[in-house]
Amino acid sequence: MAEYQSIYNRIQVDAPTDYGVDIETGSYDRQKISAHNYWLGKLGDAQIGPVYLGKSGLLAIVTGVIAIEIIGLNMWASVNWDPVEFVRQLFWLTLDPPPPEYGLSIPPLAEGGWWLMAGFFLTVSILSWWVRVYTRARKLGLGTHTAWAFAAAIWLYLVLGFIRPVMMGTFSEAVPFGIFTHLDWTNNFSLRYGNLFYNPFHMLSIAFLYGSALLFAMHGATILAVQRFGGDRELEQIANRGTASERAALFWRWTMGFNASMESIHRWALWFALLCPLTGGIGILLTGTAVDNWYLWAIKHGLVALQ
Ligand code: 07D
Ligand code: 07D
Repeated sequence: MAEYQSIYNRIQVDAPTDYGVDIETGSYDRQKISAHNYWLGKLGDAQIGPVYLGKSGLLAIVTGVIAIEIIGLNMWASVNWDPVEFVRQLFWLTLDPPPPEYGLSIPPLAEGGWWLMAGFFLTVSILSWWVRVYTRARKLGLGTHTAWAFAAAIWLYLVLGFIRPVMMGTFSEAVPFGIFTHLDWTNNFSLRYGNLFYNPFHMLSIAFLYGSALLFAMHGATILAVQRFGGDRELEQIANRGTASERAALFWRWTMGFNASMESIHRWALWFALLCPLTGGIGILLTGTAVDNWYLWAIKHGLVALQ
């Protein structure tokens, strides 16, 4: 019998392209291009596409490409258009925000103007991708949970690159576009504001980050462990309760006295993941605006043990 496709199966189902449920079309007709790939089938579904393009999708791709183009060409220009050096130094190359003297005004291109433009296009791209996520979910009759989870990440991104710099009165506070330079920025930010470890919202963000990894591992492992009882067939498990979810629940009651339900585990997962950038964004927004030095703040509030 052909079983569900997974990384362990020897058989793969090969069927004609499935175009999915019939729904009223959006602004674009449904595309018809699709393909099947054996190796993708090992990881997930073997069918690729058809992809829904749509206005917001198109806008996101065009503005995303413009942003990457601006960043990439600036980086390439910084190594005198040498293709070998571009590849060799890629991780160290950067497009920096303007220096502090320009405040929130528009700087010359070479002094942060390109950075501002790249940031603008990247933001339009990310926001229109959000619209795509929202509208596609709606068109399929789904809840909009994915869009709100994505919005939490966008919140942190906007705080880092726009909201906080505007509150500080200068774009020079924002993050550079560069693989290692954004790490330097992160390090310097912590040093300049008195050690981010003492920021309670950084603490919360870390707890949700670690918690997300733990929950993801627990949930993934649990479902795989009851796969032999059909535990991965979520719909059947929810509609007609079988032995799999009961065993999974019992396992956690046995080992730690408490179990999430088939539904609540997904709420746990969503909220842990979502709260990581949500609390993080609050922590960053407070830094330099309400609190100048988290170490001194921590002394004042009794977080630091003083001998
Ligand atoms: C696995 C989903 C796929 C996403 C990937 C990222 C780009 C960037 C950049 C051409 C989990 C694609 C990357 C499109 C191309 C240019 C200029 C998600 C998965 C594979 N960071 N960060 C990385 C971003 C910030 C920090 C890696 C983005 C803050 C630390 C990657 C943002 C701070 C470390 C990256 C952003 C910060 C990283 C891997 C935006 C505080 C690492 C990311 C838009 C939060 C790690 C060399 C990953 C690393 C790393 C991207 C913001 C800190 C390049 C797009 C300013 C400490 N960050 N980051 O897997 O290896 O995410 O760095 O806000 O150690 Mg970062
Ligand atoms: C970046 C949300 C934006 C991303 C979006 C995605 C694209 C790519 C892709 C085409 C990640 C857009 C995507 C454009 C398209 C393709 C493929 C989410 C992002 C919209 N810290 N720290 C955090 C730890 C220290 C510092 C959070 C640990 C030091 C700063 C997290 C440690 C110093 C900031 C966290 C540690 C420092 C953070 C990030 C340990 C440095 C932040 C959460 C063990 C010396 C950020 C409140 C997140 C934050 C942040 C973890 C140490 C600095 C929990 C575990 C003390 C400046 N740190 N950190 O979800 O929110 O990021 O802080 O030492 O800004 Mg930290």
